[in-house]
Amino acid sequence: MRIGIVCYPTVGGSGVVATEMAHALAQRGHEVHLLSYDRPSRLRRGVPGLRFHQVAVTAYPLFRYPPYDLALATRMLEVREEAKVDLFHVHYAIPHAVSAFLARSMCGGCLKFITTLHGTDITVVGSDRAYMRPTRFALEQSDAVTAVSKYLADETHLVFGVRKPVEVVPNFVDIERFKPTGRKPWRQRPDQERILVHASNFRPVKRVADVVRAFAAILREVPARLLLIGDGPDREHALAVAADLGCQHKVEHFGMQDQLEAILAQADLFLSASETESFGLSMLEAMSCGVPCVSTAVGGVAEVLGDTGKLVPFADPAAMAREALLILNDDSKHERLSNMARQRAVDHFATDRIVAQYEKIYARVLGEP
Ligand code: GMT
Repeated sequence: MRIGIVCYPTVGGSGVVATEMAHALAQRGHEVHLLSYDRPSRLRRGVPGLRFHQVAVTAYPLFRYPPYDLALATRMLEVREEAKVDLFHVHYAIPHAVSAFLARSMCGGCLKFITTLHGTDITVVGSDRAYMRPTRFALEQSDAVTAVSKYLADETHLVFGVRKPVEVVPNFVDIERFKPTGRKPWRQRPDQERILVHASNFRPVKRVADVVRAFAAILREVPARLLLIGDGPDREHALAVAADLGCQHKVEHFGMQDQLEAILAQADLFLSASETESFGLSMLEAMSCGVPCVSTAVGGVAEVLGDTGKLVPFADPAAMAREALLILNDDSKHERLSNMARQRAVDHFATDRIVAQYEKIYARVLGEP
């Protein structure tokens, strides 16, 4: 098939999933065209069958907010005409699904599109009055709508009153790239230091400061170090909380990382304190490296973790520290959860298994057997 993929280029999960999908689809023999306003951070160069098309937005003094959605709709039509794209798969509804609908209307219905919902496009931004009606309309117009968890599919029906079926297709992970790589048990380390990790875009919704608070409590009980990966608006705040709690010397901030898997594979436990999380892709990547997770019990996280990790109430870093310590003080429990986490990633979320589900949806939408 010739498939157009539209996504945000930022480090957020939706862009990562869309880019990894583009790689996987190209590897499976499809011709893939990726559209975004910048090169996505995970997009590899020189992948046969995969082309990137930048969406340029014209600035004009009159425009306080340059209309990206119009530029995207035009680019989708151009790519369709040049490359004879069969269908577009848009990741994150706002404004991508609206642009797809506009592109389709401009060419008299020549194009089909599938919308994948990732989370905040429904739970935060999409529920905003300014965006709800066009988002609902574009979902109704999509040839298929998928959500990355059952939680998100249910929210979409509840919040938007969308009548259309929303199919659940979970996110996936490259189990060959994200894999355990012979991490030494902490008993064999010089001071038995436990390595904790958190990776995110440091947006307020991720509550990174709560991760730091939980870590400070853990550090009072066992030797430990916290690796913070990623970057975003709350970085300074999180590091300031570490300084206030006197644990800054044990907190390392790594910023954006290309080799995320190398750091994850060294960690013993992943902490996530999000206020909402439709899926939690970075936790899946950690699990695939054999790292169990302790997370707030929000959104679709339970669907990802299954019984391989622990869930704690939102905004309760003390509870997070308690659960983490139950694992970090018990070698055999840690080893069991670590093995289970890896196995769950392999059994349920491996790339080929999930990408094949999308291929089935593409074929159905195109009316192919
Ligand atoms: O976090 C966001 O603001 C949006 C979005 C993104 O682009 O990163 O994240 C969502 O999509 C990811 C990929 O499907 C999910 O793993 C994240 O759980 C989800 N974020 C939220 O629901 C907060």
